[in-house]
Amino acid sequence: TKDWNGGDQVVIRSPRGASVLVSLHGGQVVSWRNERGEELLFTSSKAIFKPPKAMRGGIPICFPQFGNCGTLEQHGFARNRIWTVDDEAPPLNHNDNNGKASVDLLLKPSEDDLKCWPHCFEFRLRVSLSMDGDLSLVSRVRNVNGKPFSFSFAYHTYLSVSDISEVRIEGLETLDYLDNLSQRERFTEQGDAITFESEVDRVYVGSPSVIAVLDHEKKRTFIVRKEGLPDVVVWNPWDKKSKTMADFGDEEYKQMLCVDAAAVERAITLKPGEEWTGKLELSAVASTNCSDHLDYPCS
Ligand code: TA6
Repeated sequence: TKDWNGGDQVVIRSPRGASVLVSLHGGQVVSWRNERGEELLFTSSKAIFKPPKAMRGGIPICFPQFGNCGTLEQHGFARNRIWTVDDEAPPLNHNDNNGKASVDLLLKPSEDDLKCWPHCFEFRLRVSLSMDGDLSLVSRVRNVNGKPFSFSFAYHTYLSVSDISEVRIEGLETLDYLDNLSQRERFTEQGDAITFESEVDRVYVGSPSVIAVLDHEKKRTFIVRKEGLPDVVVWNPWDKKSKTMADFGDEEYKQMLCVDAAAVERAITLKPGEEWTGKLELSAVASTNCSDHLDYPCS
């Protein structure tokens, strides 16, 4: 069920009590709770909940530009716009949603947007919660018969973790990455799982469709599945950078990790009438049985 109070947030609930809260400001998922009511996404205690700032946490949508090496504001304007509930969305027929509760949001460029990014697009976002409480986001960007345009994209996903020094990522071993801490210089990841003991800000390129984020202390594993998104951004600001962020507590880097399904290394280009789809599915499983969910054995 979803109850949209006509205000600026939509709640989606699963029959077993899992829930998702989506803000029309930015089309941003701001909360994802499992059926025990545990919050699975990080939100800063110092988050600023008012335009034009994107709330620090949840899953901000970075579009049409990831990062700040372009002409637009950092991470583009989509996360700082008011989206609308899309009543014309195609009906959720049962088989392509297998009992999922969903909400469809829509973003079109304003006159001001067209001044800074002169491309006619329609961005439809479907946020769904499965019977098992898995969260899925499907973005469809269409070029509405303008001229061809290119964009970069990320689901800027703030996962809640118990202690960053007890977290590791599996699935990115041996990949190349662009290091945002050294002018996006290209490196190759070593052969073992990624662990954290300092600031990390990397774009892993050409990554597999399934990544596991293991929170040792909480005995919880996040499974990140993605389609149409070849890269994964991994970010933790650590202590020094945290102190420079007004909407982020000095110690909060210990309880969060950004693992963003993204298209960054190679921009996506749409010809008039073409549509791109980028899918993200997040599951949070007890680590004891994560092997049932992974396409490869848990380490
Ligand atoms: O995750 C990559 C990154 O570009 C970091 O460099 C950091 O800036 C982060 O995004 C947060 O960006 P924001 O604009 O949300 O403060």
